[in-house]
Amino acid sequence: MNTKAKILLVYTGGTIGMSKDFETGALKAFDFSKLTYYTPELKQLDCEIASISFVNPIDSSNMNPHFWAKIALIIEDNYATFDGFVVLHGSDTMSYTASALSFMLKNLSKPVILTGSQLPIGDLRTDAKENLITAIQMASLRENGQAVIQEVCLYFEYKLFRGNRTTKVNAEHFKAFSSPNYPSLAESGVHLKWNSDFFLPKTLSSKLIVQSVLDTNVVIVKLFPGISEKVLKAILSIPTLKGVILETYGSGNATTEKWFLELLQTAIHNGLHIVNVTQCSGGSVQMGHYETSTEMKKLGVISGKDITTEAAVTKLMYLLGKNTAPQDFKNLFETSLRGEMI
Ligand code: ASN
Repeated sequence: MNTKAKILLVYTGGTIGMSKDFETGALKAFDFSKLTYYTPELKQLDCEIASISFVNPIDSSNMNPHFWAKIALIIEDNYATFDGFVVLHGSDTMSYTASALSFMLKNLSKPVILTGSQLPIGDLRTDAKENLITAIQMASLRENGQAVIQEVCLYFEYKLFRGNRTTKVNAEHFKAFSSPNYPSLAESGVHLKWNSDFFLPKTLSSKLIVQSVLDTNVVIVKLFPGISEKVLKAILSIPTLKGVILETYGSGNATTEKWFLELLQTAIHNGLHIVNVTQCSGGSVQMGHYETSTEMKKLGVISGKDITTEAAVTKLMYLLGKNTAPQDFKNLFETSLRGEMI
């Protein structure tokens, strides 16, 4: 009996599979078959690898919920056949995709690991090979017949993170991602070190539930000293708008000017969901800790706690996409669904 783990590589695009355009010199996605050509080492791995590629691979700056649904459906269609999934993705929006997939794939009991690179796989100094090879190794690990990792993760530069806790922090360094409010799940050095205390609890139900519908009637508003009433009013008056991620200062603080609080009050009264997320790269929203957040708490602004903006905006799309009842929305948003918040 063949006991090798079966891994499906899902190639969406990104720098990992790019080469320079001969005429313009700009990096653009190449045909997936070249990826395996550049990585003959894959044959040495102790697992069976199959691959599936977007017909037209994309730079992840072109990522959108339509593509997220496509990735989720590829995983659903191949869920019974494979033991793990490695999604090759551009780094620019990888944290958004990892967050979105974590919500879209409920009851996940197999690993879905996103990875990519800062330099193309064909580049002499590439970071792609280590990222790809270790991501596949991690995805293929099993213990007592069960996958070691049973959640959506992101592997980059020697660290495995919970995907919905990550954010891209550097466009230059190989260490492009950080997980400011949650420890890494594993580290790759001479040995693979697992921080299994921080894994999501194993799912009891084996039935994967995929929600491919997301609602994009949302916006992210980053506050800054000087933001005008006119601008905020115009945004909150968009007729189809259903949810707002409000990036506030520090532990969830904002101006206490009357116009600002009145705009929030009217918006909430009109059924808009407003989520308070901090602009800080680490730490948590704590409404009521300062006077500058007390009113927002009273108005019914939702606390994003220590969620990243990437996870907040995709959670908003997910909860709106599943037609969450307005009376349940705040409570559900403030509850950790996939380990994305405390
Ligand atoms: N622009 C690229 C992308 O996100 C960046 C990368 O992959 N490093 O697709």
